[in-house]
This record gives sequence, structure tokens and C-alpha cells, in this order.
Amino acid sequence: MSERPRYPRGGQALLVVDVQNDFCPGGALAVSSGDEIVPILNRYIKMFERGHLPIYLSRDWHPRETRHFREFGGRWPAHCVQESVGAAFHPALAIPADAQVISKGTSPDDEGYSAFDGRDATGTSLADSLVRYGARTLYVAGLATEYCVRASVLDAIAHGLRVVLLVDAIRPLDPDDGLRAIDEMRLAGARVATLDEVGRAIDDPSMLTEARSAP
Ligand code: VGL
Repeated sequence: MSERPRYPRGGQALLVVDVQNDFCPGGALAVSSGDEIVPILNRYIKMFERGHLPIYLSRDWHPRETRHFREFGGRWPAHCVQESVGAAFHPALAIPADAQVISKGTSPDDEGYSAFDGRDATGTSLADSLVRYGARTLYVAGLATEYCVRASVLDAIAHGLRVVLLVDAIRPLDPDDGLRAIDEMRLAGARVATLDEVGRAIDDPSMLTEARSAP
């Protein structure tokens, strides 16, 4: 399985949320410019690979019939149906061979907004996997800001993790809701950062800790 170290430097890990075809332009529940973040995500992924740090990719992985879909009483058009092209990761996303895929929303009663509701291929929850890796700081990016990114960030904080929201690699379904969600995540304790800052933090994790405790 993974060749990444059991206790990564600084306890840092990356979570890329739902960068799937259905959330990108042309998809069933498209985030406008959702695909714009892919080259930025690839740079983050490279940074974490170079640092030998664990990388998680969550995906919506819904059954054809789920109460998450409008057709069955839910809110959304059908999207990210298991094994469909729409559920596949964006083709330009540079997924490392040992990245951990976390599937969520996999049963008819499970809406699966948060990656913390998901499990890897062996049935291990994201929270358990992070504990196993000794991760204490989770960097989060992906789609969509006000739904699955927000839910994952708030759950990570509730699990006692430090969260860094990668604001240059998230996009909302609705711009106003996206801004409100960023405020909410910050108020809950998430730090925000962009590529430059993270590049330095990976080499010197104390940088983020210090910045967080500054007034
Ligand atoms: C999402 C709406 C419905 C997301 C998933 O990935 O943010 N949003 N299902």
C-alpha cells in the first residue's frame, strides 16, 4: 500500500475534495470555473509528494437512487453516480499512485457532504486514517466551497485537527454562499493560505502554528 511515512513531518496531510467531472464545467452539477483549480491543485499535490506527506482525494460516490437526488425527494440533480464518467476525477488532476481515495455518500440514505463521512477502499474512515498517519494539520482544497469543502473543514476542526483552507484552490457553486462559507470556516478556526505560504509551511510547519497564535 502506501509508501508514505507513518508519522509525516509536522503531521501534515492534504485533502482534495470532490474534483470530479460532474462538479466541473459540462458536468451534472457544475461549479463554474471548477476546472480552473486543477493546475493549482497539481502544484499542491507535487509539494505534498515531495514532502512525503499523505494525500487524500474525496469523491462523491452515489448510488443511482439516493435521497440526495431531486428525483428521490432530495435537493440535487443526479450527479457522481458510482462508476459513471461524471463521478471520475477530473482527467487533468495529477493523482499520485499512492493517494488515498475516500468515497462518500455511498448509500441511499447518506448525503455524504463531508469527507469525514467517507471511507477508503479498505473501509477505514478518513478520521481513523489521519490518526494512523499521525496527521494533525489538514490542508483542504476542492469543490464546492460552501458544501463539501465547508462540511469537511468543519468536521476536521471538530475532530481536533488544525485546518488550513487553500483559498486559491476552492470554487463555490454560488459566489455569495462561497464567501459566507469562508467566513464561517475562518470563525470556526480554519486558517487560510495560498501556494506560496504553503510551500514555506511544508518545510517549516512551525510557521503556521506561530501565525495561528499571533493576535
Ligand atoms: C456537493 C452539492 C451536492 C459538493 C456535493 O461536492 O460540494 N455539493 N453534492
